[in-house]
Amino acid sequence: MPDTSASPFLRACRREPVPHTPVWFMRQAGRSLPEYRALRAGIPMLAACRTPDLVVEITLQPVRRHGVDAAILFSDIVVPLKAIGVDLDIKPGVGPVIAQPIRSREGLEVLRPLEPPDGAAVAEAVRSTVAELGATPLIGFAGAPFTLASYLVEGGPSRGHERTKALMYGDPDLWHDLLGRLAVIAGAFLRIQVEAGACAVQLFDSWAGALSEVDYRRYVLPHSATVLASVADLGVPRIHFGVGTGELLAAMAEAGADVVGVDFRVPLDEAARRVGPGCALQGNLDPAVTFAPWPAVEEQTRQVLDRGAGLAGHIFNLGHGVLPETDPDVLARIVDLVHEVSAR
Ligand code: 1CP
Repeated sequence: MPDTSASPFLRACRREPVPHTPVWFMRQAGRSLPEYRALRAGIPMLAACRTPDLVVEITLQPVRRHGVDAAILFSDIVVPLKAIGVDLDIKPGVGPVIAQPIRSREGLEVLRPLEPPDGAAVAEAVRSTVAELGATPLIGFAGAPFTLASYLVEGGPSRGHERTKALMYGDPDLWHDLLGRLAVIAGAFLRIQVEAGACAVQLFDSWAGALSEVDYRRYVLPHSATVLASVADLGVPRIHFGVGTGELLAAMAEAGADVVGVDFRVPLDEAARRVGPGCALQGNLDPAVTFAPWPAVEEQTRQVLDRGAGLAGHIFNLGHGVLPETDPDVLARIVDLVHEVSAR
């Protein structure tokens, strides 16, 4: 397996000195790239995720095109749920849709543990991708229990997470059983990726920002902590990210993160104050900034770097995923600018 341990990305995760600030973009693999759309034409999303050759190629596309410092595996947070037999699909333009939303104890039965054979296609894709990537590190990922629960309970994407919260407040025993099962599945999915060669993991709790800190700590944190603890022995950096989580940053660090992902609403120096010592930070350019004229993009990128300059351990990223209509050339220019401005 190629040695990536001295890469700027992994050094920054470990809060070691770096030759330049490393940069990658959440959701860099896919949607905004024409070569991705060409490759995916006529192939459903979940079928693509089960085809190792496609996964390798799609994962590598943004690395070649943008020169980012890390790759993220082309997959989705619902892939392990599909692998254990949950009846779901990823609908174009919508996202994950669940045939039978889980709202009762009987519904939990489908959530059995994820076994290594369920992850065979993912493991094969990771092994081949790592071999192709050479010195560029590969990030594996999973959806955090709360974010997965939201899709399973709502039946699909949701703005307000009303049914999820109704279950959480109304039947805490069922809720904790549900999140406990999802934590085991997410932990196993991360382990499969790391054992196949991924050298960092990111736990996406995209929708955790819908909760107050008190409720996050009571209903969610213990389960995300289970996921992060379950891969602690593997020795890879663990990144913990959510959107709108300014009030949750300290709690998300406490859950067991080595790197906390920060969305664009809280500047990095303030995020560092909230997170406390010991964690690196990842973020946090507003993804919508990429639609502005270049001088504005440059100014905003420099501002993020300025706010992160005092940190031991900053990984430049967007504050959420690349938007589908983003001009890929702007992303490549941001990578160059970050490397140039931060060169030490
Ligand atoms: O480049 C990469 O980041 C790798 C690929 C990747 C990742 C990390 C995909 C491919 N999905 C994800 C994670 C993911 N999936 C998250 C966490 C990150 C985030 O917050 O953006 C979430 C919430 C999902 C769920 C999901 N899957 C959505 C969002 C729906 C909603 O609730 O708003 C969508 C649209 C999908 C489908 C999907 N996943 C990935 C792609 C390329 C697509 C589009 C597929 C298609 O329609 O063809």
